[in-house]
Amino acid sequence: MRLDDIMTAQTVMAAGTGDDDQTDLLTKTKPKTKRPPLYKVMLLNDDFTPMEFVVHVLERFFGLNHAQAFEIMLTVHKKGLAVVGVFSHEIAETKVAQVMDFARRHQHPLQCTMEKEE
Ligand code: TYC
Repeated sequence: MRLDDIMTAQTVMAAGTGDDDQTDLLTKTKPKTKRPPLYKVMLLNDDFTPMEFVVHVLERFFGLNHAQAFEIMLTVHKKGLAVVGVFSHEIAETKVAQVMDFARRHQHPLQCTMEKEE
């Protein structure tokens, strides 16, 4: 059980002690335990972007070391795409925009996308 689940359970129990006239209303309230969704950021393969450029992107925008970046670049090259990180919606959008802008400025067709995690 996660901490936010526990906190919600405590809140519901406190609300159900009967010492105020909002008890019925509060105990019927559905416990809210939803965390904000996470988003996978993915790189897509193409036939033109240089491998070294992709490795640089992974180091620069995703904080990977050279070996990690090279490995993920090779996965994209061989499989067509790979998840390069999982972030909140705002951070994922920023990463995608940074990569797309950097690729465009260097005239490479590299594509970066995001997708809600299950
Ligand atoms: N397929 C590219 C090449 O052979 C390399 C590449 C890897 C391109 C990953 C994009 O996301 C990518 N030069």
